Amino acid sequence: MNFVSIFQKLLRVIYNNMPLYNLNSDQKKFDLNFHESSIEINRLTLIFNKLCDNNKLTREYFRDFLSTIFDLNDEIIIERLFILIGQGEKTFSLKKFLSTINLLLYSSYDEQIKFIFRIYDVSADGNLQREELFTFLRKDLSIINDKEDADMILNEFITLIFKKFDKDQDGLISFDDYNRTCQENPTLIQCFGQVLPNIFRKHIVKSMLNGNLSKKEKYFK
Ligand SMILES: [Ca+2]
Ligand SMILES: [Ca+2]
Repeated sequence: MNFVSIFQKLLRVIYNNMPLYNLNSDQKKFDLNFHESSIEINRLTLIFNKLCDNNKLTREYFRDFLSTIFDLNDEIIIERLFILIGQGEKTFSLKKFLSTINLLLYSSYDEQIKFIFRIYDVSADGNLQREELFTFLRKDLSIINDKEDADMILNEFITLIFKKFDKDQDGLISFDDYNRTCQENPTLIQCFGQVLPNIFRKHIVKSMLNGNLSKKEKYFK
């Protein structure tokens, strides 16, 4: 199934001024508690219904959706995202889908940095260890054929990362270390792998959901 064509189809439905139905009780909870407006929730629900089978969205379709629409393609990160949001389940409900989109599009800086840190903290002990960074960064050195060379380069690189991030030099990157380093240099916020979409992509998707896409910005057409 081609997700670009599915999304184009959905957009046609959305832009043909299809009357939006009233929010049901589940959707209303999102309207009250989340950043999206009723219109956005309605449109996201339409998208969810198109993507899913028996009211459940499979990991495969969700992965393709995140790649096509949000340009999120790091397989290790997406697996972590599914573990944290999907809690290990193979399919996602509408509630989980809306929560994920909400997080990707509307989270505050504090919510973002906390979530990114949780994604990187595989052992969930509140610290980043060398092994965790190794897991996330190893794929970036896949062009080096010799495994020993690649591992040595990566180990040296991780030592440099620790010099930068480990403020109290206890051999661990705590959330406080990470937060302080990112406050000093905001470009480092997702330096171990892209968790959230870039600003441009966020703007396009938000505009699309709001129905405010200008001719210039019809990126997905
Ligand atoms: Ca950890
Ligand atoms: Ca530390």
